[in-house]
Amino acid sequence: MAVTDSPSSTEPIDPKMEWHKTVCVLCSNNCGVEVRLDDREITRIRGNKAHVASKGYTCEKALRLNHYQNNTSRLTSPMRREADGTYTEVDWDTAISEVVAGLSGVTEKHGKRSLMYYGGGGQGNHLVGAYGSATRRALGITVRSNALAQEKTGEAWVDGRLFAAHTHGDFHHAEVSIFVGKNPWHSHGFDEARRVLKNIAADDARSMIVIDPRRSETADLADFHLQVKPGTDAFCVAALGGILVQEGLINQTFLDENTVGSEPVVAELGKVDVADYSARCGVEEDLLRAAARRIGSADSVAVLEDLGIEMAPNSTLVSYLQKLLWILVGSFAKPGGMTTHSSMAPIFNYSMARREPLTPVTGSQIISDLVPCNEIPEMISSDHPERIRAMLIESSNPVHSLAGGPDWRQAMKDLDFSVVIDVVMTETAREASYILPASSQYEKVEATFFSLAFPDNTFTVRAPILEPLEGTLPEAEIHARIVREVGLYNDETIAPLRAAAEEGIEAFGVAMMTATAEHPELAGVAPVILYETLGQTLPEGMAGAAIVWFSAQQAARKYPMAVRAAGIEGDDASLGNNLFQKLVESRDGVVFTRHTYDEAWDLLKTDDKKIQVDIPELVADLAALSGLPTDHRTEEFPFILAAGERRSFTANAIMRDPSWRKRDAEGALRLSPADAETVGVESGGRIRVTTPGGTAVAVVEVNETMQDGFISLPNGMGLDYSPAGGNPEATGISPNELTTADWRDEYAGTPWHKHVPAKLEAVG
Ligand SMILES: Nc1nc2c(c(=O)[nH]1)N[C@H]1C(S)=C(S)[C@@H](COP(=O)(O)OP(=O)(O)OC[C@H]3O[C@@H](n4cnc5c(=O)[nH]c(N)nc54)[C@H](O)[C@@H]3O)O[C@H]1N2
Ligand SMILES: Nc1nc2c(c(=O)[nH]1)N[C@H]1C(S)=C(S)[C@@H](COP(=O)(O)OP(=O)(O)OC[C@H]3O[C@@H](n4cnc5c(=O)[nH]c(N)nc54)[C@H](O)[C@@H]3O)O[C@H]1N2
Ligand code: SF4
Ligand SMILES: [Mo]
Repeated sequence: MAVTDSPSSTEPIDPKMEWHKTVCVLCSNNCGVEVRLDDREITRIRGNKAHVASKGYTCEKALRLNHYQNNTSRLTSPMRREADGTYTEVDWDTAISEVVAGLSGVTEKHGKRSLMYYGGGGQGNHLVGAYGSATRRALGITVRSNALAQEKTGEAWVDGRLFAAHTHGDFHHAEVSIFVGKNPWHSHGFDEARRVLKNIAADDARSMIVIDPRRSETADLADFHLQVKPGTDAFCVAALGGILVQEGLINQTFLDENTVGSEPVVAELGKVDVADYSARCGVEEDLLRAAARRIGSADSVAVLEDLGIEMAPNSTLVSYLQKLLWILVGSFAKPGGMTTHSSMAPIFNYSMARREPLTPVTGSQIISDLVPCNEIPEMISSDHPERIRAMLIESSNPVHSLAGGPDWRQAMKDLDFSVVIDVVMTETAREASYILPASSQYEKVEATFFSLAFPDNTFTVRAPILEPLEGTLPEAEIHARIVREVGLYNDETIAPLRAAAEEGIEAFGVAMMTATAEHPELAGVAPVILYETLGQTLPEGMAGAAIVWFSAQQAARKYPMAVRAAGIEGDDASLGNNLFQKLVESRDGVVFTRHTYDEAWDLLKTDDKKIQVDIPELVADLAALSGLPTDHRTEEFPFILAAGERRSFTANAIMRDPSWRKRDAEGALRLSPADAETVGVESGGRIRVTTPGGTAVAVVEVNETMQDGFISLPNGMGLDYSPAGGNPEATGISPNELTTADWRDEYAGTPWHKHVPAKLEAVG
């Protein structure tokens, strides 16, 4: 059944030798790959040279994907938790009816706000969340969150105020690339990252600036490594902005023509005491000035921030300051610079509101409809009348991935009812009332909405390469069954739509419009209706792609010229239909929009299509910066721990089988040679690390890239697993057994995981 590109020859080919096109799901890049299969085993993997975005590129991690597809943690039956804590296998019909009864029971008693949805997709799977939105609407769920609300919501708040849109850089062409708390060598974040970094390093006309306390693999290739003291980025980036203003390196024409509100910002940066801030962040003033002058002299500048600042002190302020760097020099809407971009479905809902709506119980800002997820345990384990009492968790493992593991386990126990939809038994599933087993990302249609490229933007629909594992269902089917059980539609309701779909896609589009206008309750659950109607007419195995029809129609409506410029023909609905058909047919990804640089301005969502430079709250923070501490260490905790570093063999919590790692099996604690000597440890030895949140013993790696006083542990470790399928055991340290939720950003509630005070003791 697998929909793959079949060879043109009529010779029967050995199925084991056939290449099947899909993507790697281990990071947001989703590089196109080709795989060979032996029955259900993925035996060979190579980059797909024909893929429109990755062009054959992969990193070492893709080659180990079989560990995701085939492992002993896979779930194969719905399960119900009994009073004694054990699980009983139940059939799908029973599971769906009991899950719906359980979730609606809670909302009937305590109101809709007592039920929360968490997750909806990871690095490789966003259609999950799209189908999950039907269940959310069917059950009236309004409180929701996902992992973005512990990393990117601070940046999203800033983007909302500046652009009401997302911006991304063109690192393939930028004259100056700046990475702030970001190590693309390992974490990627743009296509062909290692090739691009090496090209920049080899080109005398281009420069790279890396701001990182560690001499990361990326910093090693940089022209300017601004090796800040951990958590002092606000001082470093403010100093860079201060130098641009004070040395007259800003592009006043750009500011006058394309922005409003730059005056108070420029005035405040004019006051920055560069020498003082250089001392506070630990970077030589001469180096800061040289880097700022390089930015000021460049034709194009692109900046990328990530967790090194998003999970550290002053994170929202640093997001703002780094964006000011490229705004001040006018590096927008040109090759090598920053741009807005099209999207098949936006990842954030940007708001220009000064104050966002507030969460139940904790009263914090809800940015982009996502409650700050590190507050969820507080919202559950509370006696507040509006507390969260039930959760539906899908494609996420918050007990492992969010701050304060012990608080999360308690919170799961404090819920009246909980459901987890996952492909494997996880730390979160183990605490749930019901577990629903999903088919893996290689057993169903999937796609992500991570594509951020400009002027050409791409989208990849993946076909299944394997049949669903017995006992599992794709999420599209799970959500369709839930919505049917809620009673929002039945075969009779959707019969006319099915008939129209049989007639053809044009007829279907018209019928869908009429149906949702006549039955508004169907509009909310449109994803599963599409799956059940249009989906059933798609090639075998592709029903789950039906929801992409909606995105294709939206894209055609929002960017008709750019979609046509990308080679798709048609007008209005037919343009969307043709785009959809191309997406469903192509296994190499599709360029769905081709913009001109001028059009980047049209993609800004501000009313006047200008950048709104002044964010008064953050300008006030900048003004008050000199009063803030630069060092959060104490006598008791003399180290700063980065809890969750990306390394060669880390992939969030996607890979449970520890044997997928070729090196660093346990995930070593890295520390500098000087610190190793002080503590009295050597590589391969054991060390106890203690933080305000917990304590654990790690294997040691003395590492000369570490700054003294700064230590790190990898992310994604500490997942329990049993190679034989018996009692599982954890390998390495689960970083969130050492973190707490109260150490967080004041705007977005994002946790300071890269800045955890810690102490170290050698273990005998
Ligand atoms: N291999 C691999 N790749 C991944 C992932 C994975 O698990 N493994 N996960 C994906 C996901 S979900 C994400 S969000 C991204 C994250 O990608 P990154 O943010 O790039 O990854 P990290 O290693 O967490 O942090 C980046 C850098 O921040 C530095 N840092 C620590 N403290 C500070 C500080 O105070 N200031 C500054 N300036 N830097 C600091 C660290 O030394 C590190 O080099 O990676 C994605 N890609
Ligand atoms: N201390 C610390 N904690 C961190 C970080 C850190 O740096 N330090 N990084 C944070 C970041 S940036 C992120 S993004 C989060 C990520 O953490 P999570 O949001 O928990 O996401 P993942 O680890 O990607 O795991 C997602 C789950 O999806 C499941 N899954 C895989 N495929 C499918 C599928 O097809 N269907 C379904 N239903 N499930 C599937 C996997 O089995 C896994 O359990 O972790 C965060 N946690
Ligand atoms: S982990 Fe490597 S191969 Fe996989 S998507 Fe990311 S960059 Fe590509
Ligand atoms: Mo992330």
